[in-house]
Amino acid sequence: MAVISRGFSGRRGLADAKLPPGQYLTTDFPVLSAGPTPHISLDRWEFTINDGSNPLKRWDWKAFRELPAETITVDLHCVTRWSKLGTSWEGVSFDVLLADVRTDLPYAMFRSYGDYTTNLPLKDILNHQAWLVFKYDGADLAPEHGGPLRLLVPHLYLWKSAKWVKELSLMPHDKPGFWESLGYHIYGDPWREQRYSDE
Ligand SMILES: Nc1nc2c(c(=O)[nH]1)N[C@H]1C(S)=C(S)[C@@H](COP(=O)(O)O)O[C@H]1N2
Ligand SMILES: [Mo]
Repeated sequence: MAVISRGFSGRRGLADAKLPPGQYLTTDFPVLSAGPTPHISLDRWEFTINDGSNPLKRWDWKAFRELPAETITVDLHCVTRWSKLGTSWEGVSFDVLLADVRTDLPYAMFRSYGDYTTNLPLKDILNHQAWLVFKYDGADLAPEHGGPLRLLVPHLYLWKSAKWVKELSLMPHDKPGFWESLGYHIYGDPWREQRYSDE
């Protein structure tokens, strides 16, 4: 006789409450890269912010690592349906990076070494929603996961968290990045299951 407990079949458990629709939990850390892992030497590394025509900010590695950093613990949700809960990172928030940038431009395009791009509304990277991270789980970020530095925007699907990031361009209008041009959703909220552009 098969007995199915109502508790298991009919109620969402504690872990499920943290899992967006259509996602499953994983404990390993899959690597998803559209191309080869770029190798960036730290003495040539830089991160810049521009407004499309003018440079606004520039950090080399030494200057970047002198910025105030914080440790954050967040859940990751990949559009390929895996989610990983409670991941721990160290990095610099965009509240710090944009603190003295005055702009009316409401959209952002991130560009990576290797030329991956992804777009976000500027308001989605402010107020402690996005970081440039250089450590994962207490150790220097591995190259395949975006080291030396990647974007982390945990409230959106993980394709928005550009690895090997090098540039933020502020824009007057939203524009699709790499995956967004290939049919992924322009915004990508996992809780609204915005996977593809027709959803
Ligand atoms: N530069 C760059 N960033 C990227 C990607 C990529 O191909 N290139 N893939 C994205 C996708 S689709 C996902 S799911 C996550 C995967 O990050 P991970 O390989 O650390 O798990 O990185 C995102 N950032
Ligand atoms: Mo992805």
